Amino acid sequence: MIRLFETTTKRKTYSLDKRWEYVLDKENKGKDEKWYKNFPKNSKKIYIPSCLDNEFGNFGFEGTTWYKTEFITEKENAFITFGAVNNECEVYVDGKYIGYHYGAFCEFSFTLSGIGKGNHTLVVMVNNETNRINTVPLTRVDWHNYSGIIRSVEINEIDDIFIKHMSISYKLSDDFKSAILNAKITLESFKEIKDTITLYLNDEKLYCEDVVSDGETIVNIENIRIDNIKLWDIYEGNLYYIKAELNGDDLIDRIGFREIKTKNNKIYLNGKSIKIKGVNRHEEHYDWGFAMPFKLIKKDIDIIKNLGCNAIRGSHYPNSKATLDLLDEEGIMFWEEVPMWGFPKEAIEDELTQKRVLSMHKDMQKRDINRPCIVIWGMFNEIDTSCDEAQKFAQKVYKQIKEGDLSRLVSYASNVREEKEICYKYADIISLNFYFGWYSETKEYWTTFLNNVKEKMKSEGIGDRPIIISEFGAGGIFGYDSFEEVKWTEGTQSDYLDYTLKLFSDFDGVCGTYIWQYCDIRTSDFMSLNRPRSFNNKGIVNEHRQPKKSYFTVKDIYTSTDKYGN
Ligand code: ADA
Repeated sequence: MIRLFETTTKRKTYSLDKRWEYVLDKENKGKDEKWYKNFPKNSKKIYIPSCLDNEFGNFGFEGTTWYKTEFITEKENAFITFGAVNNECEVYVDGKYIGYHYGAFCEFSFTLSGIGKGNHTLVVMVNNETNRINTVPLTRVDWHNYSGIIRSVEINEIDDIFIKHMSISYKLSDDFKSAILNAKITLESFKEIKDTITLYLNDEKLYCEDVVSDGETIVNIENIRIDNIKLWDIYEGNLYYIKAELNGDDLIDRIGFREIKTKNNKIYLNGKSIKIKGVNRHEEHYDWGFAMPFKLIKKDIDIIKNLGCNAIRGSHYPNSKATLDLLDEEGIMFWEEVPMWGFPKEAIEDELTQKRVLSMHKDMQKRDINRPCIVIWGMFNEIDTSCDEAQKFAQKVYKQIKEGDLSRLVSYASNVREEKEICYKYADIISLNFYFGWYSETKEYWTTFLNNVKEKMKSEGIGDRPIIISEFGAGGIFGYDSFEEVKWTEGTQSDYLDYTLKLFSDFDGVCGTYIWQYCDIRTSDFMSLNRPRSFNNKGIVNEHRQPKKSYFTVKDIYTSTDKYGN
């Protein structure tokens, strides 16, 4: 995995990022013919991680693909982690079924107990089919849903006991100078084992205890006081290494101390009132799909920082760990969400949809629980939040997220008109996705709309919550301009963002903006009818990351305030 720090010093890890074999299973016969044991001879080669669509001849393929590679281990047990497989997969090792995972963009792992030392074969059956009822995402989204083993695969050799997960929480003192820290460490062992667990913050030993584990064991370490804290803040990525250690294993992560809260229509970071200056970013490039190389990710973050942003919304799915590692280091806030995009009532109420979305939220939270950059968990994007089913579901998602983490804010991007919207109360921040002046009404309508939303919030007894404009924008084709104010020109796009950004920055109760969008992205075949070049062209840079006129317009506005947006 591309990480910006070592996550273990004791465990031997092997990257499976290399050339694998693959075969498309167009007739769906792989299972009957047991391809997990007898991999077809007519396979092709593909570098993993990557998106299948970016190999000649495979663009837009929907169906099942089988992948195969080999690995060697020197211990009896191993642990395999997949950074993300889109959308679902079955995993086989040495011809034996290991497990199933559903959830594009989400990380998952399997313990491979007793596989034995030596050579092993790994086969992964991947399916990326979507429908209009219970896949996440559904068909007809506004991006190209590249398939494949899109992120790194890694094997960890493990002993009879190992550290499976570490979750850190803390409460800062009122003066933000100290914190009370709690750690929840999950161990897994293959028999009853006595060991000693030690917890370090940077090099300081915080705690040490003898433990006995049999199977999965949770060790709760509570109430450790940390003094002289250097806060994580905007552009100040002050991070601490936290290490859990056993005699033969260790697991390292990074944390940052910060507090995010809302009060009286405002958002506070470490007690200071802030305004979000953000962009929506798809982690996508037409030649790499979702499997973007680190250099390109870094370039995106540099361009966004140069724009004056203090925040990014990861529209519409969990981003790679490399991106989030960078944001942790750069001190840039992140909104993370799962790809529940545009679900109508029939899809929201479907049991399988709900199960899948809730489990993707769990995966996302588990992977990123320790990251300071994440300040908002996004429940979903533009689902039909006017129906009772959505209200019930919003309540469930909100509850699950809060049960796992009370330290971050929860929101969702709403696209339902204020008179019909019934889910605001399940959001700590009211986030609005609208395109007045592009798809409907005129840009001036924003004022009426925002006043209506505020009235509605007041009538629901949630008038003290902050509002964010989570999406707004206009299309602009790179290099195309005109003396007239017409759609798709760089000039019209730039004027639109100039008008709206200035309006929002002065609007009482509005605490931030995420421009739609950072860069032009490939869209789905369905959406292409209204999208020149089959791209969503609302990027303020194009797909090659070249700036449009609007990039400089936004930069002028975003850099006219301090880093907190004040
Ligand atoms: C929606 C959606 C985005 C994009 C945007 C647009 O708000 O959330 O993914 O499709 O509209 O460009 O219309």
